Amino acid sequence: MVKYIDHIAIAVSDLVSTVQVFETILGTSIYKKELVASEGVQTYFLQLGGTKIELLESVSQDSAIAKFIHKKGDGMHHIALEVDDIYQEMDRLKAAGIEVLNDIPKKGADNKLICFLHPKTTGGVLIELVQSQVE
Ligand code: CMX
Repeated sequence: MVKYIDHIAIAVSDLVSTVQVFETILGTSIYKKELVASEGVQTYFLQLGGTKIELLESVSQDSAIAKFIHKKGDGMHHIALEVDDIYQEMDRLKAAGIEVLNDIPKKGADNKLICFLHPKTTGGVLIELVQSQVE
């Protein structure tokens, strides 16, 4: 079951100015930075009620974020949906014809299990399934 929107992620190239812009818009400061080496990104999180805004900066030339910015420029990159059972949701969505980009969930930021869905099969929007794990 999909429970709620966990975060909205934005790809940024000029992190310093974009962080300032989002801190101004939301009236709050970033509360966490986390390097996700496996994805080649540095993440910056702002909290907005029960949802987060994740700013993504590439730290490797061949990361998905570097490729995205090169092709489309800065902007909205993906929406992350918190699910109760990521394995079950991956099976359900595969059966519904949606392309699941990992065979098994990966470990992502925030100690979550994650799996991306191909935007070509989701109305042009990259979607990330996330499942919180008990610390
Ligand atoms: N949102 C919407 N469409 C996107 C997209 C995005 N974020 N990224 C790529 N696309 C589109 C491209 O525009 C392209 O469309 P066209 O064929 O119409 O031009 C199509 O998807 C294929 O894109 P591509 O540039 O050829 O790139 P790839 O196929 O190499 O990769 C994708 C696309 C989504 C499969 C790849 O980026 C991926 O596996 N993403 C999941 C991992 C990820 O994004 N990690 C970064 C975030 C990590 C984190 O949050 O921690």
